Amino acid sequence: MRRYTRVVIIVGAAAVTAGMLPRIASSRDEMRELRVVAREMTFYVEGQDAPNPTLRFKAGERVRLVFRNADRGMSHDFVVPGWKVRTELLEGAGETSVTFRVPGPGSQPYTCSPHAAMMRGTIEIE
Ligand SMILES: [Cu+2]
Repeated sequence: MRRYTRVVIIVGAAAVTAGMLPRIASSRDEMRELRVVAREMTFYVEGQDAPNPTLRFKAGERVRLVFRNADRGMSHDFVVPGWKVRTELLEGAGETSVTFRVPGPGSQPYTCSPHAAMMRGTIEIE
């Protein structure tokens, strides 16, 4: 192989690799953060008014769910029984998080274990 050809191949390969690196890194680190609040025995998406809202995820996406209990003196958690996803039980005001990958299609209920009758909503997979 001629020297010039070899240099072109090496430079070309380096450029392709460099171009791919950010894409590989970002797809690996891509994680959606969703903030959920428990307030007055009701779930809300942080900053929104809809009580016990329907949460929409994409199949396969990674989610970091940050759960905040705004009810002093009440215990709440966030649980998706069908996915075996749960935060710790927050006994009084506080914040915790859970990270998970959204499984395949199908809607799921989410709930708060101590108040499953009142605090419940649906997760829909797009
Ligand atoms: Cu609760």
